[in-house]
Amino acid sequence: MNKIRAMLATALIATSGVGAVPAYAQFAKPEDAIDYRKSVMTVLSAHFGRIGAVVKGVNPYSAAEVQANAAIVEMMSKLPFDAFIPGTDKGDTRAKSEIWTNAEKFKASGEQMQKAVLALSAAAKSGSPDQLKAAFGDVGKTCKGCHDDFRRK
Ligand code: ASC
Repeated sequence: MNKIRAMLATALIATSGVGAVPAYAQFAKPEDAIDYRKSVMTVLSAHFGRIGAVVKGVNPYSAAEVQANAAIVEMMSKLPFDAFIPGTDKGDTRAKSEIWTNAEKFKASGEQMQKAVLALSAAAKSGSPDQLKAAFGDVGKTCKGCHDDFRRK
């Protein structure tokens, strides 16, 4: 019985990927978690901004480029949250303590952003500049909403 349990546990860990290890165990130091999430945000913002340049008419519309940027935004949108480990509102960060004291609202804000980003990806794949523009605006609102509530000025 114990052997079966051990085998099942091993199989579970093997199939569940990085999630099997607690997120906080993946950063040696709190500063590493802060660096990680800021780096993710930098890349996220860079590629979201490239879509923005197209939406605002600064750069010409290219379906391929928009899709490539949206794919990066989508991947980045999944990454920051595991790095908001408790205690990391101190240090070289603008993270507010409300992230942890109002964790449910923070989680909901993140999920809203991720959902809007999925719609952005779909809009990028649609090939319609109008859909892209609308989806871009929706994502921007979720960025701003979360920053207003959870990021220091
Ligand atoms: C960006 C960026 C943000 C959001 C926000 C949208 O490109 O860096 O924080 O968009 O400005 O309102």
